[in-house]
Amino acid sequence: MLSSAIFNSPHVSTEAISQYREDGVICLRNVIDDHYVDLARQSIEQNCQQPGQFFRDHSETENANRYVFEYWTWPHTPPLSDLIFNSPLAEVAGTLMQTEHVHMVMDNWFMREAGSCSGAPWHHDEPYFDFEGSLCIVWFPLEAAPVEDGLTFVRGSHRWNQLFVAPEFSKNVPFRCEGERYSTVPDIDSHLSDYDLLSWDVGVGDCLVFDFRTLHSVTNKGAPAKKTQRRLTLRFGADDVIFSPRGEWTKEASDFLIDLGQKPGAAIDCSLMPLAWSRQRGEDCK
Ligand SMILES: O=C(O)CCC(=O)C(=O)O
Repeated sequence: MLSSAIFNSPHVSTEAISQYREDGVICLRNVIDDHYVDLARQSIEQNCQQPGQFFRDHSETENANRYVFEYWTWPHTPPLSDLIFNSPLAEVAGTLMQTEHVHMVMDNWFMREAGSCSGAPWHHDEPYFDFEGSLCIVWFPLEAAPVEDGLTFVRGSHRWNQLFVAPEFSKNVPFRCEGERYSTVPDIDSHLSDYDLLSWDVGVGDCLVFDFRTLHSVTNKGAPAKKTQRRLTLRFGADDVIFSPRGEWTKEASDFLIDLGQKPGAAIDCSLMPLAWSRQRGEDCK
């Protein structure tokens, strides 16, 4: 039972908060109106024409159809900046995490071209990023994503208190995560019935919101995508987030933040990760 001190918001009911806490993922319907979906489309188009420093191609080399993504594009992509700071998504994240403030930690779009057999393997987001604390990810498709084109989650895996090695997206080769904290991601695909799995038909305007510790993968990875699929993820951080560089495998990103003035071991305080929503002000922040 959630206490009466819980706050909710227009798109997030008390039941949704409870489900998010329990399952580590929730599907919210009709949260993103056409205007913001259009801004997301414009952003990806713009980034594809002028890929930046954090553009990555994770296609298998033998496959001509690409699986590509790029992150931290919002500072040079005005439509995305508009979406992040003016849409209801930061408030959705803040309400689900029950935090007073929400920082925009990272935007990240993905495009899986028709015919591509590449797709995100089972992973949780935590070991890829230099943060401790509460982070949630808002994921939404720019083309309707029926279950097979979407993501599948292991219900409640954010509460396992385990940290898994970050698999490399193209070949499912583990990054060299150092230290005993990291264990191998279980072979979920070979033991599907052992897991409580969650997936949804996600329409345009709907979003999935998940804890950065919840295990998930692209549902039909390995099978060719029937049509090109674009999706945007926004990673939002709560008040308790601390920047904590993980090791060699995240060094490019952590050095980038340190060069921008972010202090290791400190709360988020960096122009690349600004406040996106504040409960007290009851308004989006820029
Ligand atoms: O949508 C995708 O292709 C992968 C998304 C994902 O796994 C993530 O954001 O962590």
